[in-house]
Amino acid sequence: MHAPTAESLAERLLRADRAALARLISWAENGDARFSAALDRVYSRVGRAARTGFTGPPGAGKSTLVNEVAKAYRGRGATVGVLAVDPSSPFSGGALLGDRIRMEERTLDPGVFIRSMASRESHGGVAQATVDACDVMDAFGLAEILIETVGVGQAEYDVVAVADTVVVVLCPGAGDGIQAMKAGLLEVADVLVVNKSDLPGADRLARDLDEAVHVRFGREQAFPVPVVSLCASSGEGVAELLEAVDGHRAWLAARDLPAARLAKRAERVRKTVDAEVSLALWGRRGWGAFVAAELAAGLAPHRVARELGRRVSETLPPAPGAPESNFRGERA
Ligand SMILES: Nc1nc2c(ncn2[C@@H]2O[C@H](COP(=O)(O)OP(=O)(O)O)[C@@H](O)[C@H]2O)c(=O)[nH]1
Ligand SMILES: [Mg+2]
Repeated sequence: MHAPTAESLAERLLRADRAALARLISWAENGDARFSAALDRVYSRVGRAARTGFTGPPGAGKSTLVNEVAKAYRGRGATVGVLAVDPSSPFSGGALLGDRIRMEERTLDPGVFIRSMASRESHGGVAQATVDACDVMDAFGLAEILIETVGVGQAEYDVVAVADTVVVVLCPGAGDGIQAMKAGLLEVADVLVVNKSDLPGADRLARDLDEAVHVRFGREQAFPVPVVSLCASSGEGVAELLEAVDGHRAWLAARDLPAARLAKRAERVRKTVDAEVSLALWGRRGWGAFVAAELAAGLAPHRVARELGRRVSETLPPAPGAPESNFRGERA
């Protein structure tokens, strides 16, 4: 078989070829050099899908819930793409196999596309690979994109931040809401879910969270984060979650969704450039070895840093249209 070109895959994607979609997501996952050329060709079709992220501690019931939410959106007649991202796994799929099997009942439905994605510390990182994968699912024509991330940490926050709406899933037991607050989970939530409402402690957790978000958001011009109690294993309360997500979408739409998305995209460009510049500087351009040598010769770290910072900054060209100034921002 010939290696597919960016052009041929892009064209097949627009003809709704699922194998092409799977291949493009692999390219995104692996940081394949052909990816951006393929995305360029379909980019005018990106931007129609709604993207919802699900995060929370392991075992909270995210996979069970995503499965139910996928079902509910199918019930509304929407096509659904599910992306399960494990930022910690170097292996494609492996760690998420259990989740994938549980999702199996959905995979027989042509209106659903499910994909597990590991993401090694590739070019631009996990969040970049996730946005790329979402973009191709979007261009493919899937209406609802659900992103599940495994684990709790900065990488996971970066991943769910690519979604328009972030759902944080918690459940009673194991440290509860206090843990969530410590972990900064409330900060990223647009909607809070207390799952396992069938278990003792769920009501209490919901009340605590309700209070916590009121304290936090009472004073800000922010979206009033709803707390939704549900039981993912029976599906009870999932309809209410969809309503809460709809509410957040309406709130976004009444503000400036395009601007919000644009800001996220700008951030993404910056992160990619940061990563590229950093690689070039410390690796290919040899400054890593230079710094090591200077430090070994007994120079203080702050002196080495200042000197290197100055030399690098001085070589930075101003952006087209930016005022002429030196690297410190002082006008020439
Ligand atoms: N009692 C109860 N158990 C649930 C509920 N939802 C999920 N679970 C169970 O919780 C465990 C973890 O669920 P899973 O979806 O894999 O969690 P994830 O790690 O967050 O993706 C599984 O054994 C589920 O069957 C629920 O609403 N009630
Ligand atoms: Mg899971």
